[in-house]
Parts: sequence; structure tokens; C-alpha cells
Amino acid sequence: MNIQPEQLLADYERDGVVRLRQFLSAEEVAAVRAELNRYIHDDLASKPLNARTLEKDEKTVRNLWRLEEHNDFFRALGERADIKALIAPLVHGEPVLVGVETFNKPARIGSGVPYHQDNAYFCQTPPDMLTVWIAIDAVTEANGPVFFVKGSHKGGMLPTRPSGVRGNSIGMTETPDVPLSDQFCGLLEPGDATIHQCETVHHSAPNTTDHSRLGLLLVYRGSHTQTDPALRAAYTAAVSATPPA
Ligand SMILES: O=C(O)CCC(=O)C(=O)O
Repeated sequence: MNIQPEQLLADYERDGVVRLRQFLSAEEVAAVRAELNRYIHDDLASKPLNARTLEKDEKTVRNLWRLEEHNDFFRALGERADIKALIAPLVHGEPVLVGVETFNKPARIGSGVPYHQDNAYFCQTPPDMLTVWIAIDAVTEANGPVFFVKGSHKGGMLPTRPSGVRGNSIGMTETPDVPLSDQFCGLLEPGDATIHQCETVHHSAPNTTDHSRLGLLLVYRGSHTQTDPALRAAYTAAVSATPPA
């Protein structure tokens, strides 16, 4: 990682999203990929149903959830002191790891992610919470990159509605009227990452290409955040309709 902390903080506070080149090395990316493959092949069947979401074919993994609970390798990655030191200023406090997940976006059948704000799922106040989204595969314009509406984290939580999408149960009542060309497109090489604040509006299209678009997500909050009961009630209703997330 070769990052200027002051610039990172300024860009993050302004846009609600930043890109970090070479967040993980090629060796680290290879180790993540190998452990994900091993975990899916050897361990996943013995985990609770809320450890994953499948694509419509009912066999290909769309998301892995709660890897920090189920896997020592991913818990250790999420607890890495250098990563927590990097993001501490962004969460305005002591980072607490709350999730390690994947958005696999497999070739040809990877489904899209509706416009949303993560805090509709996280339900934290103040919104000092973020996601480090690490590219394990290359993310191209064609294979379903994540698009972020720059500055949207400054407007607070927008009205939500259940989306009916498995793995992304809560979406937005209205999507922002910002053309894709004005949005931040998370094009990444393997090992690059984006960091987005939990109220930054974002979404991604299905993957219709022959190339997988696997992302590993590390989610952190500041130790001072608390659960907002109104946000939690809306999330609970949505996730009950389309579990597990
Ligand atoms: O990976 C994607 O396509 C969506 C990711 C996402 O919604 C998130 O990082 O919160």
C-alpha cells in the first residue's frame, strides 16, 4: 500500500468513496482466492444457511457472509493492524471489524445489486462505518463494476423499500437522478480496493461476461456507533421477506 493518509481522508470526506491501488499484493490476492475456494468446497455445506446467498441457479455462490465468524484466515485479515490503522481516521475512532463478506458476481449469471445505502443494513448512528471492497478479479466496465454517487453520503439516509433481491433485501424508494457518466465507477485491478462510507449510494449491474468479478469486503464501524431503532425496524421487515441479508 502506498497511500497518503491526509489525501485519503480528504477524498473520502468529500466524495464518500476512494480508490486505493495495490491494497493487497499479488501474493495476498492469490492466498485470498485459494482460501475462498477451499472454504466453499470444504466448509460451506456445514455452515448455517445465513453464511451464504446463492444465485438463481441455486448452486453458484453470490455472496459469502460472516466469514469473520466462520473462518480464521478471513478474521485475521480483517483484524490486520495496518488496515485498521489506515481506516481509523475515516471512522472517526477505534475501528471494530463487523463483517467479512464476498460479492462473487460469477461469470454470466452474477446478479445485479440495486441502488442502496449500506446503512439501511448496518443501522448505525453516527454513520461512522465503511466498507473496504477489495478486487480479487479485475473489475471492468463490462463485468458489473460498483458505481457510487459521489457526495451522496452527505445527504443522510434516503427513504428505503424492500427490494425483493436475495442478498440485497433493502433498496431505495427513489434512485438518484445522476447519470452513470457522473458516478464514480469502481474499475479495479486485482488487489486494488475502494473504500465507501455507509451512506454513499451505490449499485452494480449483472455480470453477463465470461469473466468472474469477485470482490472481498471488509466492513468496519467506529467503536462509538450505536444501532438506530428506526433503521433496524425497516431492515428487519425487508430481510424477513427475502432472507438472509
Ligand atoms: O459488489 C457489488 O456489486 C455490490 C457491493 C455492495 O453493495 C457493497 O459493497 O456494499
